[in-house]
Amino acid sequence: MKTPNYLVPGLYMADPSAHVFNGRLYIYPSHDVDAGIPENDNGDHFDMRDYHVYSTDDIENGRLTDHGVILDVKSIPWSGRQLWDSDVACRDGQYYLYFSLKDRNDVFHIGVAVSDQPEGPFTSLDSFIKGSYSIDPCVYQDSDGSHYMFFGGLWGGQLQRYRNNKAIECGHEPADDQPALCAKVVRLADTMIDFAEEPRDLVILDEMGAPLTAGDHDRRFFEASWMHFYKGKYYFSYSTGDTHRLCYATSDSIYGPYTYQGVILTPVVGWTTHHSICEFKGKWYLFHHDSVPSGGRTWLRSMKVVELEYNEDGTIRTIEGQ
Ligand code: FUB
Repeated sequence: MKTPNYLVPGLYMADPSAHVFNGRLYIYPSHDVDAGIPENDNGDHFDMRDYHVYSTDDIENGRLTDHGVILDVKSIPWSGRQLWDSDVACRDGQYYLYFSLKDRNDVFHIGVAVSDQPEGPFTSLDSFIKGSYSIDPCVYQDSDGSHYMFFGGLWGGQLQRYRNNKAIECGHEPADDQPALCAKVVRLADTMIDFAEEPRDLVILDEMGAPLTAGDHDRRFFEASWMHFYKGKYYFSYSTGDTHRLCYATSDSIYGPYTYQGVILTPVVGWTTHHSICEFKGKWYLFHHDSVPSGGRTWLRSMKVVELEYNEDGTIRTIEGQ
């Protein structure tokens, strides 16, 4: 599979999170709906009200089953608006859907919904994860069975409104020569519905061992955290937002620090870029989205898949966006 393929032509699905559960590949995307509002940095043009899940045992030929709506914003007790990126994890036969959603004060938090099967439907808990903020949860199960959440997103994702896990009066980014704001990493409690600790900064260092700076828009973290493990190393991948790249950094430790490695995907059509990386039947795949089918309208994105390849030294071969 060398050419990027659209996975569900005619439907606008974005931010795909792919996992293998019980030998089958499941893809959890966001569902783009046009709000009829002009595009702005708060994402008001995204009117995202529900999630579907797709599954397949034949990704090479893109044969997907649509399991329909698995969670609707109307069924979430604390909901305001905008169901942004989500992810799913499994523990002891229960499936946990972690989702980004604004509360009634238009503040993003991370919620949890539960099901006893990966295709849902999922039932939301009464409130969001205590101490959660911002967007784009990704949950990774480490080799000892512990689960870790990675999260955060700048601008419309509100990460600039926090320092040391506390809201600040006036959201802002650091000066260009200061360390960039970081994605967050936190171990989940065994309940899977609480943080076990305070979220920590996931620091990304440059080749000289210095933290990436806020002015380094080509490399600094913006949103779309993803974690995978390959040949003894943790690979943290993410979007650079305004410069529109999918980049990655590696570490020997899940908490980091991570060292910047390079670009996985060059800019695609549309304004956001977002992805997941998953191994299935012996091959690695990059799931992502672009806005080609909607004529470049960034809030109507279409989900794609392309094979991801490594070099001998473990670096990822850059894929050209289209
Ligand atoms: O889909 C809404 C938001 O756009 C996601 O949460 C971000 O990562 C960006 O893809």
